[in-house]
Amino acid sequence: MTREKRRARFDKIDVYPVTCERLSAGRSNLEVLEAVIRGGARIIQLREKECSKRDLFDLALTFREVTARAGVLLIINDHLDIALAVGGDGVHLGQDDLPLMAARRLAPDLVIGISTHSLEEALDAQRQGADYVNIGPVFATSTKAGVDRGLGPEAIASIGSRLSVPFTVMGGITAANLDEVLAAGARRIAMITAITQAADIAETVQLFRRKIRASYSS
Ligand code: 3NM
Repeated sequence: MTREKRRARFDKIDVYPVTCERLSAGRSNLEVLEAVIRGGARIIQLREKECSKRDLFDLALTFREVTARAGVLLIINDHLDIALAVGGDGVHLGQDDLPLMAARRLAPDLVIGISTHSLEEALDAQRQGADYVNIGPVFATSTKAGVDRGLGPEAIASIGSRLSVPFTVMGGITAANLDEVLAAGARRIAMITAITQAADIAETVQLFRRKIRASYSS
């Protein structure tokens, strides 16, 4: 698939589930994937910090088979080589990962997303050709080490309004504060624990999707 096609599909996402097996209440990443697909998610990010590269590659291959069958975009966190090797749709890179321009040279057809934590980082990622940027953490979250303060939902409006590329938001977002995030202008919401720790993952994804989509028209 071309980058343009992938970007067009990315544009239409609503909820953006991100995996973390350690925080999945005893379920495997694959079980989480199957449940989010049942819930109607159009994208998944495979993020697994606690396994060997070989195991991550094997898991990514399985994720590719399942997501391809379901027509779901597959983004790989951190590892551009794995994204390319399994035919993923994109890679999500942090500020300390491979620089965007280097990644783009290696992967002209992939969607590349960048984690940003300030207006400067977001504008910089956009300038360098990111297909999307993540703004976060919106709220404090214990999911990621070292993230003890959130930017606050007001950052969504102040940063998001300066961007022409699509943006996702992440960090501490749950059913309890989703309305605030939507009111601040977010349309693509990335979440780990609100989804991976839900009692019924499929139903939770469905609920988030419904709420996000309802906010478009209000
Ligand atoms: N990156 P939860 S916040 C992995 O702001 C990650 O870049 C963030 O997990 C960033 O939805 C975060 O459980 C953790 O809070 C998100």
